[in-house]
Amino acid sequence: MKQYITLSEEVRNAKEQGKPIVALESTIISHGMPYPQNVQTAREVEQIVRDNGAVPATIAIIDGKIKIGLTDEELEMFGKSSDVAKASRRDLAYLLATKKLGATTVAATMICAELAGIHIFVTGGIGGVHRGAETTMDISADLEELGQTNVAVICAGAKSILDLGLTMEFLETKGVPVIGYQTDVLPAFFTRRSEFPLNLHADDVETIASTLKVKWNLNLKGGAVIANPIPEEHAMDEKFINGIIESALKEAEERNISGKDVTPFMLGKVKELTEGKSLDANIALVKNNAVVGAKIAVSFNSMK
Ligand code: PSU
Ligand code: MN
Repeated sequence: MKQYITLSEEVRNAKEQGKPIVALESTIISHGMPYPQNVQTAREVEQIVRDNGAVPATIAIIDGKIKIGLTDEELEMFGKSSDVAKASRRDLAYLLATKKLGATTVAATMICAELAGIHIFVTGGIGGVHRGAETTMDISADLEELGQTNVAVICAGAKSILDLGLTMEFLETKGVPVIGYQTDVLPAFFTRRSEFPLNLHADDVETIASTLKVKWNLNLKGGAVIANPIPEEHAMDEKFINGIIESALKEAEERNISGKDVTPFMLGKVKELTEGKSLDANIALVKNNAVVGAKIAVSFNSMK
């Protein structure tokens, strides 16, 4: 298996020295944000992870290898190129075998992180059960992955482009802990609150780290969602953003957008309709997740 994995020097050193490492995904760069904000955010997020005591490992598929830790040039390439596949679990083997470029989703990043022995992963939002899934069957592979791969995902909840209620039900069925970090309700990405209460709550990162430790010590397979609300000052007005999401959803339906294209289309459309405000919020919440995720990684690492 080693033949498919390459660690950057920074990540290799971190592993040798037993330092805490935080995985980061690349779909958010290639398909989640426009250039150049995507590359700039990716760099800043990496630096935030370092500033909080952990080592960042942005993950992508390049030239037949799973790369754990990207160079600056590689980050730039993933931000700029239109020739990067959105890589989820189903795509990994093909992209490696054909030596194509792949930007890893939450699901694929979890798989690659676990292969590299990394258990803490920071992103913006996870995929989920899409609205209308009862007819489209559009359920993100991220959810199945959370049910089986031992990586915790720090995110700002899930977007209300999804059916948050069904997403929570799916996660419950799969036995995935959803832990609210300083919140008792599921955050809805652009906003701090949704109508969905959480059963698990942590006021500090140590509670999260020790919960993960116990879970995996008990061999309770699968990941966890650490739900960290967007900072108040960057949160969007609920009515405003939900109105925009409704019109974007309508347009997606009219244009028959389906499969892996739905999430990128919705992100782009919402950005357009909010005149970039959603992108600002997106960037702010990812950075906030990087702070919390790095601290969780540090705490988790100290418990070994
Ligand atoms: N949500 C975001 N930004 C993103 C994604 C989700 O706010 O960039 C990306 C993540 O990589 C996630 C993927 O894993 O979209 C989910 O896509 P799908 O719904 O096709 O499974
Ligand atoms: Mn989908």
